[in-house]
Amino acid sequence: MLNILLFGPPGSGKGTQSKRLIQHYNLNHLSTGDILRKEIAEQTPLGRIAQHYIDKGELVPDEVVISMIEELFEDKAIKGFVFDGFPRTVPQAKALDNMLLGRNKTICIMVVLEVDKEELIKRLLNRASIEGRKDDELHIIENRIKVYQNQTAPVLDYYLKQGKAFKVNGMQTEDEVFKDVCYNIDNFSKCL
Ligand code: B4P
Repeated sequence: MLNILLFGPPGSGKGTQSKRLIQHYNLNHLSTGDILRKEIAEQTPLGRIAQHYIDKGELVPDEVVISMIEELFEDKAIKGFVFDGFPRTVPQAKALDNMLLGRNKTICIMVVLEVDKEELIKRLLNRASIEGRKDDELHIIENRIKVYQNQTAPVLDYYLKQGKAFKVNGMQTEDEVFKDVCYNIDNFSKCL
């Protein structure tokens, strides 16, 4: 099972690169952002909780996200996942490791997309003008970047210590980023 963790700040290109990776390696896409937005659109109890946090650019509580993920692991036919936007905290990373360990699986590699703050803001404001996502407003974007630095960046150290994290320059074109991401997966994954 090839389990790839795509990591980076909001707007670094995780969603964009995930779509390409699932095709290239024939994997399933697991985006907690997409799942939470679907729950919000359907106004489920989980969606109502999530909306409260997402609208402010805060993280949805760990226990909510972790129990949501646990249900998705049961399909035995799945060849592997591209994890996009999860884990976003160290407790989420530990929970994911335990979920995988319990199934005799592991995270094979973490690829980190590195992008400057100015470029992140530019991309997300541009997306706001195209898709109109409510959390792509300037003051919310700035909070999301702060939350990333305070709560999510420590996840990088967690996987660096396991020797699984590799950095890619996310400021390049989408094609160039994809090439570098695949290079890292093909050469440094612990599972291939
Ligand atoms: P997400 O949906 O994960 O949103 P995101 O971090 O902002 O990244 P996204 O995937 O949308 O952007 P991307 O980098 O692809 O999360 C939304 C919210 O949900 C979070 O703020 C949080 O509240 C909640 N949430 C989600 N997961 C959670 C978890 N695990 N725990 C707790 N809460 C959670 O790209 C953005 C734009 O850049 C695109 O428009 C794209 O066209 C452009 N782009 C990409 N690559 C480019 C390139 N190389 N050059 C130029 N532009 C590029």
